Amino acid sequence: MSFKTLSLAAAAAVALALPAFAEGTIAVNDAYARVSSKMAKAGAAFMVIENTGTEDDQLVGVSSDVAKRTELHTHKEDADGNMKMLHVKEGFAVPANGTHALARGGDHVMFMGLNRGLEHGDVVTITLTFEKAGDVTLEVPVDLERKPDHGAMKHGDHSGHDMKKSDG
Ligand SMILES: [Cu+2]
Repeated sequence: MSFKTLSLAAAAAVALALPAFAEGTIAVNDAYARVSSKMAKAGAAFMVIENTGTEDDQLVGVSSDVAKRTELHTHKEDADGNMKMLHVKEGFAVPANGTHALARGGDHVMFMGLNRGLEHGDVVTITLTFEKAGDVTLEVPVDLERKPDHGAMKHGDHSGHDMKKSDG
């Protein structure tokens, strides 16, 4: 095997190992899922969506076979200062040559009524539907050890939701 062939093989192995997905003008980086409430069988997925195209796009829908319902959600503070989750039917804008982050305490993909338990290391297949780019299917690793980013809101992780919270 020549050095060049070896390098290509190594590059391919690295590419497969990275949780990055690119399809057309949309790339998804740093995707992970976690259980937000074992009792209520709810979970969420987070990622950074990148639009490498020259036209603004919009994430308008999401689907998955791990849950009865998979929705695009965001967090909003109510009048009493409690964080509530809201279903965002219109979805999220992903600007041309820009990114939109789905992150703890903010916008997220919500799994409601999980069909199976999500264990650390499992992989969840989800399909994101974009207005222009169409469907982008990706494999999202379940990461139960990841801590919220520094500066994340104190009550930002699905507390104040109408589901029982069993996991911070
Ligand atoms: Cu939610």
